[in-house]
Amino acid sequence: MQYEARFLRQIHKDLLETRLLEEKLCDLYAQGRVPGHVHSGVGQEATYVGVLSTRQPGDYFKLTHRPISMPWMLGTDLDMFFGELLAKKTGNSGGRGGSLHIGELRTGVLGMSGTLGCDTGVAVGAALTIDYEQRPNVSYMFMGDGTSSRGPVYEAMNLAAAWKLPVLFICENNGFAISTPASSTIPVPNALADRAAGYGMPSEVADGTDVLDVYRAAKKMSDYVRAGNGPAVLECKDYRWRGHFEGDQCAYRDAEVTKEWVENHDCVKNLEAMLLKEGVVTEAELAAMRAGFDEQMETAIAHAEAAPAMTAEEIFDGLYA
Ligand SMILES: Cc1ncc(C[n+]2csc(CCOP(=O)(O)OP(=O)(O)O)c2C)c(N)n1
Ligand SMILES: [Mg+2]
Repeated sequence: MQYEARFLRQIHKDLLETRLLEEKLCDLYAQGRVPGHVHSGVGQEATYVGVLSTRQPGDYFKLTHRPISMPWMLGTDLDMFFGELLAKKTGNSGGRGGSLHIGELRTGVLGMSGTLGCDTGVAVGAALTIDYEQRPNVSYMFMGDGTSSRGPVYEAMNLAAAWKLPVLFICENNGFAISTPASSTIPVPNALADRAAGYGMPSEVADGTDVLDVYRAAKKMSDYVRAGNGPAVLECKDYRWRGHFEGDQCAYRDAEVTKEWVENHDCVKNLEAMLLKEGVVTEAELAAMRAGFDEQMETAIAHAEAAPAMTAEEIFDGLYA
């Protein structure tokens, strides 16, 4: 076995908890308990968990709309997380933003822009801060395959390369932008990795359904960036298991293909099978982890549901200094 048991247990815990959070959000949404949208990242957790397992204190993170539960792994409190999702005052922006606007400087989570791609410049700006302060940190910029074709992404990548800034650009290529297959709008097989050379950036492509393969590639690229060599690109291939949003019937794609991905490329199931085989965990430990985290989530949800909601008078508070 290439990795120590302690590392494997940690990466599995992060992967499993991300999966359980994503599933919980779908359940809550189906029960009509979430105001606003949920873009489920069930099935796509390995890309994020694998990459973020390379993080160091002081790094910055630009996450995406999918999976939305990543701030938990990065240190956001569950009460605050569910408070924001359920539009309560206990959320990080008092419930104004919902799932798309979990941001918390304390944990390095810089939030995201609903206008996809525009926040690439924010990630580059964060990298400029790191560079100015001469810190050994990385600004992690996540985006989807659809987002990777936007103009602001390339302007920001160009500047990051020209100024040799410490950004790791990560494309989570799940094959779709809403209903548009990547193959119909992206002229190269690897949406971002194949374009990296245009900016003189090195790149890696990983199996986004295998958390250890993602970690391997992310470690290589983040070490390169952290050492002061300038930006790099990582592309992780996976598949969007669910609709673009909860309720999307996915009439535009072949259900058999989706079924194949779900059955054979489940990042949690596959990692757990390996860990059981290697004797790193037992079935009883896995069951206890699931039950324990479910209890933790239910407690946080109960707190959020009992918390006060924003009033109409308060809605503009904090907008102007
Ligand atoms: C500039 C911009 N154009 C369109 C949208 C609407 N929109 C929201 S999500 C999405 C799809 C994005 O696809 P991708 O980047 O592949 O991410 P995925 O949803 O697959 O995770 C689109 C087009 C948007 N939010 N911003
Ligand atoms: Mg996509």
